[in-house]
Amino acid sequence: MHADMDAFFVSVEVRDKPWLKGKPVAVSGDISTRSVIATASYEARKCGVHSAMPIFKALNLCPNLILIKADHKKYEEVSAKIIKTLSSYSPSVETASIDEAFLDLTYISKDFEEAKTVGEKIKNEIHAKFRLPLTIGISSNKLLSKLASKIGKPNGLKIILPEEKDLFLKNTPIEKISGIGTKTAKLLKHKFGVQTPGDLREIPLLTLYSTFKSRAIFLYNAARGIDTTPIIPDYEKEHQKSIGNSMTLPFDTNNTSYLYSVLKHLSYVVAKRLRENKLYAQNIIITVRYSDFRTITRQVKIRPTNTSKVIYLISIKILKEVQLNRKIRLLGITASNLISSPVITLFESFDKREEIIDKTMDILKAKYGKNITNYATLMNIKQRT
Ligand code: TTP
Ligand code: MG
Repeated sequence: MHADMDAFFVSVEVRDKPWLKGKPVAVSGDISTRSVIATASYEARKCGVHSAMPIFKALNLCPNLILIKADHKKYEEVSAKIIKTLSSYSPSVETASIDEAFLDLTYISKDFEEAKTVGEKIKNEIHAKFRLPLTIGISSNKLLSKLASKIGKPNGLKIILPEEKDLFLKNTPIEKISGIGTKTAKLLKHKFGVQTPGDLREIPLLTLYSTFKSRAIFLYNAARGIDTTPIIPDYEKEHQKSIGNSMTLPFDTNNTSYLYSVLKHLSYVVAKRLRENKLYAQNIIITVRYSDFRTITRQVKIRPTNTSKVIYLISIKILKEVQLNRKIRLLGITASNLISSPVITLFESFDKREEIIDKTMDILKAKYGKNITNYATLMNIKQRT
């Protein structure tokens, strides 16, 4: 089962400000024309307004759009309560984002009819407790249940039975398949004339491989509704308590620009490991070992992140509060209080840019080795021998 809240941020705002009901509403980080839309009400979507659209463009399409400033804390609190409610229906719940989760019903329901009853109960309980709409998709794997909830939106409950999957896949636009982004969809359309997963099935695996390389098998399987990725329950991800990295400096120093470079490197390594584990840190700990081996740690609570730049800026801030009257021998960064629920940070344009840089570095390092790219500021840093 895939459960996904409808127009989540907006629905929370409309619930708390009932006069917004039925109106074109959008939530965004800053209410400035340079900012982007986080999400839009279904009324606003009718004019073409959607997530990640610049505000000025949204206002052009929908001049009477009502803009509300995002209240992340509130959405995170609601999200946590919803996940808790979902967890009372299955021991195996995987939070996939701030407003969606997968539930394993394998041992809960003996067939799809029973699963549907569970879905109805969940919808009723969430409506009653939180007065928020959601859509539930049920099928035989994650890919298909997510497709089901997408088709069933808003406020729906959609089942794709195993025997119906081919029919659904034949008639679904390819970009509705989770994991096929607009870029891949465009390439599939232009290069291969693929509009639906049904069309994609006609393309041989080796042909896909020549264009999509490591993604070819995913595409081949997705076209057939095959997905063997397991539901990883939140408690399994949460057992990982912290992720850290430290570096003994090549020489003892209290030169701040040098120390900042080291923090930059460590931030990248820690953030990369967070991303690899699909985890977000809510606490950053800095370890400083002085030349006399005296060691101190300082920590700061933060909004969930796995972006190098955010961790770097926090680390610098912490280091600024540490005494630098003696030379430092080792620096370390540890990310702790880890959670698996990502919090979308598209609001801050700098976050988006940094995310792209991080991802590009991850891809290049995976393909050509870990030394292929680095921050220019780190060029003079070598390990102590
Ligand atoms: P989604 O579930 O993708 O969107 P939604 O819940 O608003 O609408 P839908 O009915 O289609 O599910 O994302 C959940 C929340 O995450 C969304 O309410 C706002 C936030 N978000 C962003 O901040 N930026 C984005 O680009 C997206 C896609 C979502
Ligand atoms: Mg949603």
